[in-house]
Amino acid sequence: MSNSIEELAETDFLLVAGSNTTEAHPVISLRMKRAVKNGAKLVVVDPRKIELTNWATRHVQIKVGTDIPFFNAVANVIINEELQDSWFIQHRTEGFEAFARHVQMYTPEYSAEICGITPEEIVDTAREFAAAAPHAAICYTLGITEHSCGSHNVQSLGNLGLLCGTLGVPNAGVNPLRGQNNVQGAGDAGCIPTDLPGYQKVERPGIRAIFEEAWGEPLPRRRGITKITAMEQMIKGRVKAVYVMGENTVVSDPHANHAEHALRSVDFLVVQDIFLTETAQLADVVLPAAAFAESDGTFANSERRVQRVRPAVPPPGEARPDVDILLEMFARMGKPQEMKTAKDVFEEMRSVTPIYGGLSYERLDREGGIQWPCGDEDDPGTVYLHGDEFSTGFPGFFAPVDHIPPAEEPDQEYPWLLTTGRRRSTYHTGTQTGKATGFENLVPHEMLELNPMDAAEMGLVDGDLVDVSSRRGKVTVSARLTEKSPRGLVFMSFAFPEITRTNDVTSDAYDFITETPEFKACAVKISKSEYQDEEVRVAQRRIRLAGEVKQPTELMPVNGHRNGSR
Ligand SMILES: Nc1nc2c(c(=O)[nH]1)N[C@H]1C(S)=C(S)[C@@H](COP(=O)(O)OP(=O)(O)OC[C@H]3O[C@@H](n4cnc5c(=O)[nH]c(N)nc54)[C@H](O)[C@@H]3O)O[C@H]1N2
Ligand SMILES: Nc1nc2c(c(=O)[nH]1)N[C@H]1C(S)=C(S)[C@@H](COP(=O)(O)OP(=O)(O)OC[C@H]3O[C@@H](n4cnc5c(=O)[nH]c(N)nc54)[C@H](O)[C@@H]3O)O[C@H]1N2
Ligand SMILES: [Mo]
Repeated sequence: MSNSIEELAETDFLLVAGSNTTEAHPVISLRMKRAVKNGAKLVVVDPRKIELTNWATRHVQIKVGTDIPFFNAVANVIINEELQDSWFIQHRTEGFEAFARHVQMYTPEYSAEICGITPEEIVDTAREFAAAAPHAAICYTLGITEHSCGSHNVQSLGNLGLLCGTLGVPNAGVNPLRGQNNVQGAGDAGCIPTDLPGYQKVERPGIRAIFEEAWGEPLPRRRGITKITAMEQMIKGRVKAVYVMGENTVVSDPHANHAEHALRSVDFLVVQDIFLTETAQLADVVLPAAAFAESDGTFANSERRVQRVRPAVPPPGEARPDVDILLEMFARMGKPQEMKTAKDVFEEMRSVTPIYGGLSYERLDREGGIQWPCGDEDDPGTVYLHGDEFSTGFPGFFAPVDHIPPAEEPDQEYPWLLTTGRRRSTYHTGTQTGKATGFENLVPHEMLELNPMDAAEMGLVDGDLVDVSSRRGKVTVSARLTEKSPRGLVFMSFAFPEITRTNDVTSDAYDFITETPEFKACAVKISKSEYQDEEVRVAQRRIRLAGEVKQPTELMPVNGHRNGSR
């Protein structure tokens, strides 16, 4: 996030796009609700009638994959009504003239047609955003990023920030809400193909030398490959060994058949996890890891706040903290390290990572949590980024981006659009929430959420088992009739892989810059399943409660390809 979570409560205008905040970020959603109570306007841009729309001044119910025309048209209105921040544009940005020309074609009328909304919704949103600026905050999550045009979606939001000067000021910003507890920390530590720790570009002159000196050996001159590319290379035999750490890839990757095929293609697969997941079951070696409450170290959260974690309980059995396993791996592979603890690793990292420079364990212990960039021990940390200049060191660049529809759109054969995501009471592939009792009372199994009118047309009632098929695969799931889904759009999560491995059907398209998969749109067909047996439902519950993984073929012949061992 460019700004901080607390600041959201103080803003005058909140634009929330593609984020089911109350379910996926419940704590952050409390700040949004407080902002509304304080009088802020809240505009929710989302194809589904999510819970947050109950607090919204306006729910802009665009069609899936039409964010760029919407935000371009908002920019069009701001520019044509001269509501932009000219000082900010002149002093802090580049490319305004070209951008202003570019968005001329995205009139409210033109975009409204593409988005399936009214021109007034665009005009009103534009006027309100500009009126509140600079104290207007944009928050976005996967509804924006998990598209084949995801990077351009993000740029279309960034353009609004530049246009109205909502960057580098409090209670504002362009704020991606991060996903897992430490996904921010993983990025900070260099788990990105293009970056060394602290977002220092592998290919930028002078950067590699710093790390070569610290690590005492030459480093590759080129960036690494993304996971999407790696999966392709596994199938082609160019990647022969894979080490998966804390990911249930065969359930969470798009086009799961393909992902599973890739992992089955390698000569040697290691999985380091806290449970024997579907992915771990394919592995040659499984390394049992300790969980967060059994480990020492730091996590960095969505607002760049680095916090200490400490073991509350000892790890069970042979499980060991991830850091211990990795340090042991160094030693066994002939590179023993002087570092012994998470703190030692952190000390090395901050010695070569300017944004972490002032974050000592002593300070983190004393002060609780500190937000990077934090250059030295006297630096209090940074509540919001881009104060006097952008943290990149360059001006903000307006990006003229165009509408790109999802790679796969409904047609006669596959007439429905499926979008996938989360529910509050399940977590991802269910490895964790699936084992905790109680959750099954809230969401006992996967459900295909669809509009009641669509269901009526197909002759479906609530609870019917349906087959959902795409060009890549088929799953069976029970139908859930709900007004949350607009007509033509259906929704599933991916937390119940024993019966419904949702990613068997998702798209294999991905963003051409970041290679983020298009989880948010694929075309499917729906038919009543030949299995309407109550037995299946009972079995679904039993498996969840037992927390064990069974071959689905033992229950019903849906995902037959999951059979067999390596
Ligand atoms: N309980 C729970 N919480 C979680 C997680 C979990 O599994 N369970 N996972 C965590 C992780 S890793 C992440 S990344 C976050 C994700 O957090 P979110 O991104 O909020 O979660 P999703 O359910 O994927 O929601 C995406 C939203 O985008 C909307 N959407 C779909 N297509 C479009 C589109 O084309 N345009 C727009 N504007 N919106 C669209 C959907 O209707 C949905 O409301 O959640 C985190 N929090
Ligand atoms: N269809 C569809 N698919 C999606 C998405 C979507 O919206 N739709 N969203 C995507 C997104 S944003 C995400 S983030 C991914 C999530 O995908 P995954 O990360 O694969 O999902 P999880 O089930 O959270 O798996 C995390 C694994 O880490 C293990 N684990 C937990 N703690 C530790 C630990 O401390 N150490 C180790 N070594 N292991 C640990 C857990 O047991 C679990 O097996 O899913 C992606 N897939
Ligand atoms: Mo995520």
